[in-house]
Amino acid sequence: MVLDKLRDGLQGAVTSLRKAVVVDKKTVKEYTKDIQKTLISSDVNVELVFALSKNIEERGLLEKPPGALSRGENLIRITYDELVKLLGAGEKIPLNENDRILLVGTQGSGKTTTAAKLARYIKKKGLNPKLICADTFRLAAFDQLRQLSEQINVPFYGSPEGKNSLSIIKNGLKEFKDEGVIIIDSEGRHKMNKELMDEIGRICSEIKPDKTFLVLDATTGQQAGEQAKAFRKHSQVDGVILTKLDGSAKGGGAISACAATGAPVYFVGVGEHVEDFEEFDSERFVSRLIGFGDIEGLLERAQEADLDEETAKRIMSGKFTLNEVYTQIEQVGKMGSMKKIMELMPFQAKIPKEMLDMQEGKMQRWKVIMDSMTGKEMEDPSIIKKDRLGRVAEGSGSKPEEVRELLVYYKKMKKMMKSMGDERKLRRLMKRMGGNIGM
Ligand SMILES: Nc1nc2c(ncn2[C@@H]2O[C@H](COP(=O)(O)OP(=O)(O)OP(=O)(O)O)[C@@H](O)[C@H]2O)c(=O)[nH]1
Ligand SMILES: [Mg+2]
Repeated sequence: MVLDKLRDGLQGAVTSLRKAVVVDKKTVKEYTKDIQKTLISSDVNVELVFALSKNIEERGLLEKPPGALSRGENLIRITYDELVKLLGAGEKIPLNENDRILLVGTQGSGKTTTAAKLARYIKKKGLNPKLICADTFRLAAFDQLRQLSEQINVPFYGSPEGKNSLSIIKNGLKEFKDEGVIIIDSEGRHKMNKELMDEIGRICSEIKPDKTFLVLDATTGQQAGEQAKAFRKHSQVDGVILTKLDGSAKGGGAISACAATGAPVYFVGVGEHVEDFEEFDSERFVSRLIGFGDIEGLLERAQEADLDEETAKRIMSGKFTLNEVYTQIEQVGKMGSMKKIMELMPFQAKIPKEMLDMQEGKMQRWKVIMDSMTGKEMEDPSIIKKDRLGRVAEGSGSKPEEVRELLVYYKKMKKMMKSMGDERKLRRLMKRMGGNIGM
């Protein structure tokens, strides 16, 4: 999952703050200490962390909480503000139909995977992406990108025997008649050396890409900032795509370091698969990290799966019957794993692990069980006592324990949804206060 530790740390700090009966100087100090610890363990530069915590502390103690906000709530609002600042303003980059996009970066940073992810993303936006493999350095590069392009059904050009990346790119552009969004995957070298820089420089001056994205590995933490600096010295870098954010304990460090060098992070890679790719929006991201959820993200996933917003919203709705569980199970299949969806929901830390790890097979069994229930039972499962339970089990060809297990799951889910309803009150309050948080 994305930045587990950072998220758990921040949510932990926010939760203890919200539990505090009085928010005095001491509480504020403890709270900022918690935030500091979390950020530093995520490899955020120490100076940046101190500047941020100082701001939170000062603003938290001096500012009069706006409107009906309590001091603690205001502190959370300030934290959100400051974290968004730390991770960069998060502008969007417009991608156009005839863009030439060049991906650069050191070896193994994720360029080839990202080329395919970006192509898939662009295709979903209704544009017409095409891929060129300009890596003559690594033998398998051609096959790797060709296979990915087939997987996402995007035109591909490359030359397994070619020795000169520049002429491969030129031939590719000719082949594609220079139409569509052309994404060029370049080669990486073990280190960022002069040869690589010269090569990139040559490609840039001849091909004149409209956008050059630097692909950086988030597991390098703060180091990513240094790389961004170095690349920018030698070539034009329009923005950064940060990969491997899923497995990185240092992602916070990587993002903040890029922001500090003025290289905006536009996209993030959050897994090995082509769909594990997101636009980076610091507001939404921070909202997710501190536990306000990412409703937009949830709706996007729903859209990708061709679901209407209503259904997606119902997954989170306060009214929660077995009908919702049923739809939920159906949706989960289409929208991706429960884990990925839950990641977008508020205060997911509260969700019992067994729910996140629930297996597809079991879910399908439960669907069959629910098919044997009456409408009334679906609406109000509490009426399913001994006799009904036996009937449902028999009707669905399952064991009574399985039916019971489903009912226990339902109860837990309902309880959780209810507690999220409480979180929603806070978010609504914050929204009224001008914070752009969550829903
Ligand atoms: N977990 C995770 N793995 C990723 C991500 N992006 C890339 N990878 C993996 O990182 C490894 C290197 O990715 P590539 O796309 O081949 O990297 P590259 O920059 O093209 O490498 P070279 O062409 O050798 O320079 C592969 O095993 C990918 O599956 C990501 O966002 N998350
Ligand atoms: Mg590659």
